[in-house]
Amino acid sequence: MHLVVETTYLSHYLSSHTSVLCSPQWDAITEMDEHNRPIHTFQVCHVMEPNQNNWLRTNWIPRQAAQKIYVELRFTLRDCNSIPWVSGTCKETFNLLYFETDEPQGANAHFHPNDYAKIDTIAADESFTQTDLGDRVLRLNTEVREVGPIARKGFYLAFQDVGACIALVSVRVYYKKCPSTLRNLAAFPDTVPRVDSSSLVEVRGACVENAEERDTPRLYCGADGDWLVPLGRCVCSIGYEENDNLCIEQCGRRILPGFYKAFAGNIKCSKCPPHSSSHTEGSAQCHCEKSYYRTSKDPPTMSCTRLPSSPRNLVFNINETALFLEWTPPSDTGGRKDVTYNVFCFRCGADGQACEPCNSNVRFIPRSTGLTSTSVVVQDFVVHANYTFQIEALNGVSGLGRSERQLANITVSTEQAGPSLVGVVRKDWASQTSIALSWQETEQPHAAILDYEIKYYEKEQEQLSYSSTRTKSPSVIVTGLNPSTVYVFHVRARTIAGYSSYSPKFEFATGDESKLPFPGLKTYIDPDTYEDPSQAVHEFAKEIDPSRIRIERVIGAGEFGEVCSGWLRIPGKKEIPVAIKTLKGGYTERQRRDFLRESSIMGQFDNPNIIRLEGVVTKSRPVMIVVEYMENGSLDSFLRKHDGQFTVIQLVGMLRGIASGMMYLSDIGYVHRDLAARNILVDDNLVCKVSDFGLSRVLEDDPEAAYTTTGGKIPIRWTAPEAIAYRKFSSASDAWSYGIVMWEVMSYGERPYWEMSNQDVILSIEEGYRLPAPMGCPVALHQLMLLCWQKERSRRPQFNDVVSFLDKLICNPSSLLTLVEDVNSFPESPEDMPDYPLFISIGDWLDSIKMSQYKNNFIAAGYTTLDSISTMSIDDVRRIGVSLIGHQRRIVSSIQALRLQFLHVQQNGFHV
Ligand code: ACK
Repeated sequence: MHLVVETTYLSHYLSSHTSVLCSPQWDAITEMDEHNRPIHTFQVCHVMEPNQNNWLRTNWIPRQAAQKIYVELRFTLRDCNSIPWVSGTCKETFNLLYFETDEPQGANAHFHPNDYAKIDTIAADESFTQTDLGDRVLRLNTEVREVGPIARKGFYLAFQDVGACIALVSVRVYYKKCPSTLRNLAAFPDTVPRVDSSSLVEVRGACVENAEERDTPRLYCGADGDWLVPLGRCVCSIGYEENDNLCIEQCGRRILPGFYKAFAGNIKCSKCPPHSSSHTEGSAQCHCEKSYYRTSKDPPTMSCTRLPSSPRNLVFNINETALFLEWTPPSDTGGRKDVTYNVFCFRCGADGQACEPCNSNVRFIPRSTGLTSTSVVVQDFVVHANYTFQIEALNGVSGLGRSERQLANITVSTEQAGPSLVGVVRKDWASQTSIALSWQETEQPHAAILDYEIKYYEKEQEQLSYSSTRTKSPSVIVTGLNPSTVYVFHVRARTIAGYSSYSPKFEFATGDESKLPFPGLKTYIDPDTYEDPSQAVHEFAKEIDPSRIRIERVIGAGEFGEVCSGWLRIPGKKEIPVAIKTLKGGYTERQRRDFLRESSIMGQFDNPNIIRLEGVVTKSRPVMIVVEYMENGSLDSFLRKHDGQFTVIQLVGMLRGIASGMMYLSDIGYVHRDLAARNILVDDNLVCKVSDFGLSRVLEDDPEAAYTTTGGKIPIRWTAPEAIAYRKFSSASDAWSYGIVMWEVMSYGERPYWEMSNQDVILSIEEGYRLPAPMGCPVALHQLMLLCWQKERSRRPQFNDVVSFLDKLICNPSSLLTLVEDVNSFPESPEDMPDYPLFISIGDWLDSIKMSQYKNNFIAAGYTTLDSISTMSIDDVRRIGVSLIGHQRRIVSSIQALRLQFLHVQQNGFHV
């Protein structure tokens, strides 16, 4: 609300123009208020005479911007009742009138009452009254009237008295407007509302200095002079911030060095992000430190970043047609996630000098630039040539700091005819199925030999197919060979620079004299034969610097301490995953020796189906044994976890692996003594490897091992009768255990002999009872199990027989189609089953398999003789009320076993 004419101002108009009053009856009187200040008033009081018409007029009031004007009158009006003798003539109202003109009338102009339009008749709410004491009490009235729209440039106001007693104290004339204002960083000018009070005036604001428009700022001016509905806004420009509706160049009072304001917006200045700074005030951006950059796409809020360091651990692997380059990401990615790699190829002269970029024939898969993975395959390179490859790691700022680029280099010789690092290859010994070789390492001035590859084939077959194996030491026992057969061997070494060329070819034959290793030949050496067992550890296990081991998590508990998984860094190679067995603190010297004993056994083995020893830590604490990591852990729990999920061929593949590992062990004269699924480990390709070595130690450690009457601790269910009875452990007793492992595998980790007590197991075996085939087990496999469980140990198959037999099954999968369930031949009479207990009744039979609780079910369903159950299927068993799936299985397996007893006794030997 805006006042145009203050009271005093109007008083001035009124008082200075009394001369223009048409009627002299209005008197200008100055009185004093209670504070002794003068009050100018105009008074009229001709209440005694009739027909009064007294006018008081203002000076000309310019309209200015007003369309509608407001007139506020403050006056007193005397109550006619309070005046004696005036009835009839005394009035209690007066009239307010106005007259519009474009300019003031001349001083001499005549006053024409008719020019004036009436605004309203004004009456009093209050009037003079007499107090009891006779004082006159002033009751002041305030009345406001609106006039408009006014179209001319100005107007006069007039007061017409028709016979009242009035004192006009003040007249305020004003109009309303929305006052200029700042809102949302925009300035809005004074705005006069519309006369029509229901419609608003839309006003566009102008952004204040150093602000910019985001959304057109608008306000609406309402009839009462109030701003309504703010819309849109301005924001402070870059480098400015809002302070009390203005944009000021500031962080506080200004942008300090080290701070910046990157965006226009009503945000505060920020501290420079890492690796950047601002040195001037009012920065819109912080500048990157030396060697740090920002791409055009990086927001100013992001840290400055730098070029990545060079890729690490660049290695190669080469075969006849392809060269594999592999590396690990840079240790410093420069603070960015957009790391890619470029490969540069150079072909060099013989001395590794005079390199030129490779020609376009050399192909890179998937490509040579912009690689996101850390490997590339190189093809179509020239053989007998030297190449240098450079791998560059790049990130988004590499283009900004070219001079700082770092590369990893590797030199590769595709020279297959280079000097052989392997001299003469000798045969140390041969058995029917194995040949032990050793050779001399030639002096190797440039790089250490990482390992050797031995390639061999049957001479007669002349390279139709060949096999290969690897070893770290300059000796190997090649196993799984055919008896009395000549083989061709050649060996090459691998260094960090790749393979050397092959040694000359050497021919050696497998033996035919004996199945046992020849006396005096290189075989497994029992570490107990060393006077000082730690010497055996030194001899067979590599000492690892613990800084190369990175332990990740605990995966289990061994008797000596925790078993962990982790990583082992091997110089020039990628980290490999490992399992780490630790020896917990506070051990005795004997415990330390027993713990490390396993490593001096394992370190002698080199076979893909035997868990590989990477090395030991004995020179610092904790003492550790580091072995290859087997992703799927131990076989028994692995199978239980995946019950029913593998094909028979997959299961046979696992069994083949175990048999192959055992063949290797038996070939070098090592007896395991604790072969069981819990001691087999499985990798992520389902390759099974034999583990847990250490003879007596293992048996002490094995929760399955129980003390026998002869004092030893033996895992009864897995152990051959002669080993239980008089500790006759041999590869043949390992073969019995292997049969049990077969049964564990085919039943997905079922416990052999279920809940029978150890004593009952020993007795049942003694009486000729054998585990029935698990459900879904091919006949051929159960037959093999039964052969492993022959009482007479010389009749059990040897591991090379087992491997060959399983190989044949794998090559001829139809041989696995006949399941035990499908074999219906059943012994005609008990005499046909001499090695087996003779179950006289259903009750005896159910007792023997610990299923006595179902006797009534069988009898109630009419099954009273062994003959009558022979054709029962699992559905039949379920139907008679055996609802637990484990019990159904056990009963059906046993029925199948009864059928097989007959088959079994027909087998006296095993020929593959
Ligand atoms: O059944 P698991 O997972 O497999 O639990 C045991 C646990 O450590 C205690 O022996 C696991 N384990 C042992 N050696 C290895 C290995 N070389 N790789 C992976 N797991 C292993 C075993």
